[in-house]
Amino acid sequence: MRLKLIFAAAAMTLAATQLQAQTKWDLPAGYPATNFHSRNLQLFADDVKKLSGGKLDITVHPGASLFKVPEIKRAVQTGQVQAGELLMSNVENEIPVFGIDTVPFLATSYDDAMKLYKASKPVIEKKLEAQGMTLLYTVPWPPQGIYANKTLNAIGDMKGLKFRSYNPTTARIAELIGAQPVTIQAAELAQALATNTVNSFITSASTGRDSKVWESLKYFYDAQIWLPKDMVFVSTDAFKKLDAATQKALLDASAAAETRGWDMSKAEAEDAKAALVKGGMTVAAPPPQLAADFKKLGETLSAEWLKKAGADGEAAVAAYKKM
Ligand code: PCA
Repeated sequence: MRLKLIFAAAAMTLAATQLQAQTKWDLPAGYPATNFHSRNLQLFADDVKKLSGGKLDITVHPGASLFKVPEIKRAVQTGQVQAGELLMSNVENEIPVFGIDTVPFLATSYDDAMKLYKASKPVIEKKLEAQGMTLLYTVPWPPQGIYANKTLNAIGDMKGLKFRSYNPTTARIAELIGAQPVTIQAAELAQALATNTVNSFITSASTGRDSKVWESLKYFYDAQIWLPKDMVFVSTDAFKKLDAATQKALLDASAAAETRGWDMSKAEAEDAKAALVKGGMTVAAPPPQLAADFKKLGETLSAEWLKKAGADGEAAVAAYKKM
C-alpha cells in the first residue's frame, strides 16, 4: 500500500514536470492544408518539436480555420495566439513598406524576389518589433498572373469583370481597370468561383490549382507581375519566455523552413501551371497589348506605393537596386 502511494506520487511529480516543460503554441495560417505553404509550416512545427526535444509543440491551423488572413496579425499582437502566418502585403494599409513585394514588376523572378527580401528585411523586422513581434521566416508565392473567363487582349477587356482582390494593391487594380471589386480570401475562393461571385483575379497558379479554378475559368495569363511573400512571425513576449536552447531550436527550424519554402515555391510554380493545363485551361504569356497596359498600370501603382511608403520604401528599393 505504502509503496503504491510512493509510486503514485512519483508518477504525479513526473507528469507535472513534463507538463511544465512543454510549451504549446497555436499558429493560425490562411491557406489549405495541402498547399505548399501549409505543408512547409507543418514540417517546420515538426522540426521545432524535434530540435527542442519536445519542449515546444506548435499546432498549425491551416485553411483560415482559427483566424481569417486579415485577422492573424492582430491575433498575435494581442496575445490570443503566440505565432502566425500572414501574407505580408495584406497589411499594407497599416504598414505601407509591407507592400514592397506587390509593387508590380519590381521583382519578377525568384532571384530578384530574394534580393528584394534581403534589401527589405531590416525594415520589415523593425516594423514588426515595434509592435511586439519577431519575424521567423518568409516564403514567396509563385509569380502572379491574370485569370479570366474570356480571352483578354488589352486591359480594357477587363472592364466590368467581377475582380477578386486579396490585398490593397489588387483592390486598387480593380478600381483602376474599371472592374467590380470583390474582396475574397483564398479560403473562400473556390466557393466564390462556384457561385460566380468572381470571374477574374490576379494570383499564382498555386492558388488557382487549390481552388480548382478550371471548373469556372479558362484563361491564365502568366504575366509574372510580382511574387508576394507569406511571413511567419511570433509574439516577442512568447519568444522571450522560452529558454535559450528552445529559442535556438525555433530559430534553426525557421532558417531551414525558409530555405525549404523557397525551393518548394519554385517547384510549385511549374507543377501548378501544369495542373492548370491538365484541367483544360489556356496558359499563355499575356498578349503584347495586355502586357504593355499592365506595365503602364504598374508604373501608376509603383508611384502610389512610393508615396505611401515614404523614406522606408525609398531606402529599401534603393538597397535592392544596388544588389
Ligand atoms: N495566393 C494567395 C496570395 C497570393 C497567392 O498566390 C491568394 O490568392 O490569396
